[in-house]
Amino acid sequence: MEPRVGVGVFVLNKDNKFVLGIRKGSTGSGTWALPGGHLEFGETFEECAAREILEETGLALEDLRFLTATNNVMKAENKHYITIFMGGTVVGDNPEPQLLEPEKCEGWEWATWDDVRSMYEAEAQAAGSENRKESRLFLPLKSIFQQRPGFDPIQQYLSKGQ
Ligand code: 8DG
Ligand code: MG
Repeated sequence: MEPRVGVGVFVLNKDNKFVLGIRKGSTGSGTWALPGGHLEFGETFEECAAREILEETGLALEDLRFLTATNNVMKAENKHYITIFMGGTVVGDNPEPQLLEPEKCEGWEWATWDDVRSMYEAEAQAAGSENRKESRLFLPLKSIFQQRPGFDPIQQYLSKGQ
């Protein structure tokens, strides 16, 4: 089997928050992840990001930009993904994400990068101990801290716009 390409999207609102949800029914079930999906044959990263976000949340995105990438070997699930992280701005006045694929996600919430970092740090501390949290970060998101230290989605997004 060869690695596949996954696209995770930072769906940004005016408050510099982005959409996060607990995965359900597939790879990384029970973990917090960005909305996204598989890159389809012939698609650009931007097309894939816009399509997946519309399908999963009903939100339209503008100013899509490449932010970073991680390499993710999911040993337990025998899967290997190259994850492309994109960022985009939601179109409209404070639109809310809809749960359009409830079989795949518990629900969408707005989060900050500090929230995600706190989850990563709590998880790193609890690793191997009894009080390990139920909800953890989906590996591609966790890998950002391990493979791209110093990354911040908002800073990266803004710097790519200049
Ligand atoms: P698709 O098969 O319809 O294209 O996608 P989906 O139904 O939306 O499935 P998904 O599980 O959300 O995404 C497909 C795979 O993409 C997932 O199993 C692993 C990979 N993937 C990453 N990073 C990310 C990410 O940040 N978010 C999401 N949702 N998927 C990701 O490698
Ligand atoms: Mg998806």
